[in-house]
Order: sequence, then C-alpha cells, then structure tokens
Amino acid sequence: DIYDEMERSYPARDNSCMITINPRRSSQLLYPEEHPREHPVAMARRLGILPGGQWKPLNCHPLFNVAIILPYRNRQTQLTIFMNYIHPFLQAQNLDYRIFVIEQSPVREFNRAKLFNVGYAEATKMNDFHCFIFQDIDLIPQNPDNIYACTKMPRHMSSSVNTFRYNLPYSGLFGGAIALTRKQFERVNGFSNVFYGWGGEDDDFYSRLQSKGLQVTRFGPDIAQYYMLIHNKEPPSSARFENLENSAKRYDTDGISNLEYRVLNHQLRPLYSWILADV
Ligand code: BGN
Repeated sequence: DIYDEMERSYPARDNSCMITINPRRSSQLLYPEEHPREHPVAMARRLGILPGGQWKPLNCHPLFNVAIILPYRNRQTQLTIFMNYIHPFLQAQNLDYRIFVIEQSPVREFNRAKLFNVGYAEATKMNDFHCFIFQDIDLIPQNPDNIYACTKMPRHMSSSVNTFRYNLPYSGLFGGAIALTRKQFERVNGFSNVFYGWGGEDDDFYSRLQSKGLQVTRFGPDIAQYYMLIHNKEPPSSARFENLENSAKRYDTDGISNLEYRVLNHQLRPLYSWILADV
C-alpha cells in the first residue's frame, strides 16, 4: 500500500482526515481541458481558499502539511489552467497546503533550481512547512491518488508523463515534480544555484541525493501519470555539461547554504502567494 510509505506531518489522532484509494477511479485519468476556468476571486470564495493560496480541511485534522513551489516566468495561460485544476485536486486529498509562485525577474536566463531554493527559503520564513513539492507549472497530475505529500524517501512524482508516452526515459530522472521533506531537502543543501538556462539541474539534484545515500522512491506508473501542457521547447544551456561535471565539488558550498537573491515584489493573490525575485 503506497500510503504506508507516506511521511506524516502531524500525528494521527481522533478525527484525522481519512485518505482512501478508489481503484476504480485510478483508471479514469483527469485532463486539464475538462476543467472550467473561473475568476480567481470567485474560485477562492467558492472553495474557501485563503489569500495567498492557503487551505486546510475544517471537518477533520489534516495529516499532511505541504508547501507547493512553482518556478515561473511568462507562462500566464499555464498558470491559469494549473490553478483552476490543482486546488480542487489538493482539497480532495485533505491536505493542509499553500501554493507559492516564484517568478524570476526578466534580466537573466531562467534558473529553475535557484527559484526552488528561493521558494523553500521564503516559505520557511512564513511557516514551519514539513513537506515541499517542487514542480513545473506545465505539469498536471492526472491521477487523484497521486498524493501531494511526502514519503519516507524523496519521491519522483512525475515518472509517467504523456510527452514521454507515459514511460520513464532514464532511471535517474528526477525532474518535473518531486516531493521532499524539509529535512531531506536540507540534508542535501537544496538545489545548486549555478544552473542558468535549460537542463541538468535536476540531474545535479539527483546526484546530491545519491551522495548522501538518500534512495529515491516512485509510485507505480498507474498512479504517477502527468499531462504536460503544450509549450515551445527551451533551447538547452551549453553550460550544463560542465556544471554537471563539477557537481560533487559544490554539494556543500552551493545551495541553500550560500543562497543570495532579492525579493523585488510579493503579493498574496487569491489562489497563490506570488514572489518576484531577482536571482
Ligand atoms: C535531460 C536533462 C534534464 C531533463 C531531462 C528530461 C541534461 C543534462 C545533460 C545530459 N539533462 O537530458 O535536465 O529534465 O532530460 O527532459 O540536459
């Protein structure tokens, strides 16, 4: 049972929220297109979402406390689709959650990994989050049983993506959507900050986990399906090979330990906490 693998944020008690798997449901994949678009304010009101994209169940005690970190730049349509889809998805799982959109200022090439570090740092300032989901805004979890909470081991959540024909392209892939407890994340000094441009930062992170002896886990391909929203491919960065070659030298000095950035703006928007950062 996959739920034996879960790492709870809060101890079980009377009236803890139940988590049930509905096997029949597992065969019926969800698609983002089937979700209606709603005005953010109307949606927040209808679903009881607090400013900054926070929610927790009120009729039972949640077992999981999660910060969802989304690096972002210039993907407005995907952001809208994602928010419309993900809140009902997370609420059905009875999570105590908050969504963070970490937008990178326009100047430099996109740095996905560093934005994850910024998200971790900013979220941690606000609340003692137990579990972090780091994921791309273009990835839609299709199976309601793919629980957005942490496991005893760091988890690669998006092992079965439509663009890879629902197959894992290589066993060390740790990109897309991942779940780590705060402890697991801090153990490896977070992500490297040096990966500007597309590619390699997730491979670097995987080698960090391996260097600390942290095995990764995945749920089966029946649970871990994702649907990737269509977008233009980013050109891969040429620096990624060299950065990867020197990975091991930087594990302890490059990460959350030396993280430097400036918050240029921030807002509690109806469906998420928005942070604009210069990295
Ligand atoms: C890999 C990329 C990953 C990316 C996956 C899936 C690199 C490093 C040089 C080999 N790695 O090739 O970052 O998540 O593809 O798209 O480019």
